[in-house]
Amino acid sequence: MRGLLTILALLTLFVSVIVLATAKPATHETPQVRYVQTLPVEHEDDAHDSAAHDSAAPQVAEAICILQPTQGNQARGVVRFHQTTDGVAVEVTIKNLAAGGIHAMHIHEFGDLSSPDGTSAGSHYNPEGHPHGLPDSGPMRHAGDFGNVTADQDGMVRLNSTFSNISISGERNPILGRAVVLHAQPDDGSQPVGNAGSRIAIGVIGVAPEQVRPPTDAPAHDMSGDEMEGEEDQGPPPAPRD
Ligand SMILES: [Cu+2]
Repeated sequence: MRGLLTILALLTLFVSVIVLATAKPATHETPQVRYVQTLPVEHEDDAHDSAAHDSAAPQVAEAICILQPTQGNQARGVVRFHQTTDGVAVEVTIKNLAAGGIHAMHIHEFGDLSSPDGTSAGSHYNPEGHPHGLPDSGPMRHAGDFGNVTADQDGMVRLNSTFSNISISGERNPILGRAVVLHAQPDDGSQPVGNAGSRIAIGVIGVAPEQVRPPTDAPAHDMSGDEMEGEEDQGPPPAPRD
């Protein structure tokens, strides 16, 4: 009897192995996971106060974007973002521009740098559906409308500004994971996107560690050359180009 059971068990195992070995895979193309953007959760329960919400979903306070030149261009830089109670403080350092050049800078909707010309970053980041505008036109503009930056005589941009209509990872127009795009031309404020020309540098806004700036005696918003430390020295900026 015991021998019979053993044979039956072995037979079952053998058949199982054969079935598994010959089973056709469900498919060779595993479906990709698709993620969708979710809207901020509205809490109807008053007992669920903002403090509890904040502790459940802490916001990222520091972010960074490394701007890399698109194909055929040279501009590169660093954009740092600091969440404040007034909005997002932005520190921009860019080099390798033509002296005196004025360039549009926007947040675009996708952190997708796959295309050589930067077009994979999509259009302006505009969750609130406003028309395009320059920063001095007020909050009824694209969340990504940073306006223009101007290069100095050395072809560098050093700019500090605060934007009250965005957050790094909060509920209002969170910018984390989007792209910063620097354009060849100035943003003239016109519809639909400011007539700013091609995209000459681009980067994704990512999470940065706290206290990323080296301690210094200088004022908090002093833009020293330290921001660009670690990058190779490429000598004087290139001649102006079209
Ligand atoms: Cu743009």
